[in-house]
Parts: sequence; structure tokens; C-alpha cells
Amino acid sequence: MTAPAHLDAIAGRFALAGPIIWVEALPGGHINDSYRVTARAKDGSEVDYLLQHMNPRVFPDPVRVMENIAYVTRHLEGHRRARHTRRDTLTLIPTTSGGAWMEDAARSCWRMYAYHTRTHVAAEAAQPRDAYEAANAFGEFIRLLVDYDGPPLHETIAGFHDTAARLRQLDDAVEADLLGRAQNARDEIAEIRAARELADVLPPLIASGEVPRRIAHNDAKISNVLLDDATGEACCVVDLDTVMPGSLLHDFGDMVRSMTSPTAEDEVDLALVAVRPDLFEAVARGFLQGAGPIITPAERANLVFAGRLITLEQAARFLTDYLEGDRYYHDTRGDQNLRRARTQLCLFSTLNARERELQDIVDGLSA
Ligand code: GN1
Ligand code: MG
Repeated sequence: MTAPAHLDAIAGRFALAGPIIWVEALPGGHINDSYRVTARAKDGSEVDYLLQHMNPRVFPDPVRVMENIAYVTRHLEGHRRARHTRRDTLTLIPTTSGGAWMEDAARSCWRMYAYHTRTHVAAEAAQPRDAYEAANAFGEFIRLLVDYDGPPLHETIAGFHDTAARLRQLDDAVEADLLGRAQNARDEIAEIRAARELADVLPPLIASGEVPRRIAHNDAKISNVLLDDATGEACCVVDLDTVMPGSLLHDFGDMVRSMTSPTAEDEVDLALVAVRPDLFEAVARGFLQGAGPIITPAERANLVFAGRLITLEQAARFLTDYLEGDRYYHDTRGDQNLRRARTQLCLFSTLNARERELQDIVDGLSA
């Protein structure tokens, strides 16, 4: 994919190693647009960067998002320098005037990161090793942020993992039924509503502190970890747009959602959706080892539940967006958000059916 010419001008506003050779659009991501920018350094070598346009509908206050990212990456970089981790963190490339991001004429926000060459992302975990690595990286990410001592982070999207609020948003979308799509999704709406009480489990545990509020990634899916092409190791946690105070359980839940089935989240063939116990074991082991001793008994006791909760929540979010006309998530087919919701619901019912077995796996792992 080749990108429009105005991107050269935007990329040129950042302090790159030299003149831009080309800009190429990158596929993937439901929300932001991403491009690879290649510049020619003084020694003649090519240097790659990742340019991203932040979606203004999803991030109406990009400054607060960028401040969170700048604070968190600075903290993680300190741990990397002190050799507390072998993993990298995202590195923001400043603009030529020293800013951490830039606004275009339409006042929307662009940022540039160093590009991690020789890495890839996975849409689903092909093997337990990928799941272990990605989950371990997310667990370590949360652990390394426990001693975060920078400026308080902003809550950039209010109620991001407030499942009850997400379910109310679905109710509102069904009620409004702007495009007359609710009739296509009657079963899915009923299925989600029938599981409503799941939303009431975590709030009291969070209020009591048994499940501590911690800085979390909040979008801990497998495709938000870079895997090394040669070794398969998880080398960097990416997409820090939602890094903010939250719960470790929401991150773990997203890992279960995105790593235990062999399918991508918009798989059309629901017969392929499955919960693979070996993959779940790899996710739980990787995460527990990465997070280490920070995890509380109540967090540990709710790991399996979190997988069910986040899968349900994500089904509600996709379905809400379908009913509202695909305004939030990119949709290339017209019914992709309905399909995504169906895939999540299929996974949700499989997780419910195998809950006991998954709990036994967690119980069998050392603390
Ligand atoms: C979005 O940025 P991206 O595409 O990785 C979404 C997540 C969802 C995810 C589902 C800011 O993530 O919360 O879980 O899609 N991010 C935001 O794939 O809403
Ligand atoms: Mg994102």
C-alpha cells in the first residue's frame, strides 16, 4: 500500500535521521492509521519509523493520551537501562521543534515512534510459545509499572473497562436502533443480556482494594506485542493508547480472549473457535511469571472469570458499534462488527463451559 503525498509533509515535521525515502501504509489496527516511514541516514543506511495518526473520534483529547505514553515509556526505559528487563519499550521520536507529537491543520494528532525491524505481530497465537511470550511481556509490563513515580496518569477514556456501562451502551444502541440492524442481532443481544450479572463481580473487589487499581495496558491482545522474527521472543509491548489506571484482571482477560482460540477475532467460521487448554496454560504461566509476586489472592482467584468477562464486554462493544453504524471500529465489510461480536460470543460460551478445567490449570501453576 502506498500512502498519500501529504504524509511526506507530516513525516517531515519529525526529527528523522535524514531525508525521507518513502512512506508506506501499514495494514491492521481497528482504530488508528499507521505508516512506515523510511529515511536515509547520513551514513547512507535506511532508518525506519512508525508514523501514526490518532483517531480523533476515539481520542478526543490526544494530549492526555500522549502525556500518558510519554510518562510510561520514560519509566519503562529507566527499567530497561537498569537491566531490569531485556525487553524494549516504545520510543517517541520528537518533532523538529522538540514536541512529543504534532497537530495537523485539522487539529488531529500525529506521532512518530522508532520502528522495530525484524519483528512481527500475530493476530492469533499459533502455538503455546507465542502465547507464553506475549502474556509474559504483559505481566512484566504491569510489574515494571508498580513503582511508577511520575505524574499521575490521566483516565483518557472514561469507564473504559466498566462492563456495566458497556452493557448500558448496548441497551441504548438497541433502543435507538438507528439503522434497523437490531433484528439481525436478536440472539446475540439476548445472549449478552442474559450474562449481565457478570458485570457486578469485580467492582466491589476493586472498591475494597482486594483487586488493586494499577497501571494497566487495557488493550492486552496478542497483536499488541512485537515478536522477534528470529527467536520468537516478545520484545516490546506496543499500542499504549489506553495505558492508565485499571485492573490487571482486564489485561489478563484480554489475553484469554485473544490468545486461547486458534482464530482471529473476526473469524467467520465459528466451528473453528475454540479454547485450547495448552494455550490457556501458556497464557496463565507466562503472565504469572511475568507479573511475579505483585499479584494478590483475589486477582489470582479471578483470572478465569476475567477471561469470560472481557470476552463478553468485547462482544457488547462490537455489537454496539454494529448497531450504531460502525463508527468506532474500522469495518471493511459492512457486517464485520456483527461477525466479531458473534466470534466473541462463541468464545464466551466455550469459556463458560470449560471454566472448571481452566480453573484447575490456574490452580496447578505455582504461585
Ligand atoms: C481496539 O487499538 P486496537 O485496534 O488494538 C480497542 C480495544 C479492543 C480492540 C479489539 C482504544 O484496539 O479496546 O479490545 O480494538 N481500543 C480502543 O480488537 O478502544
Ligand atoms: Mg489501540
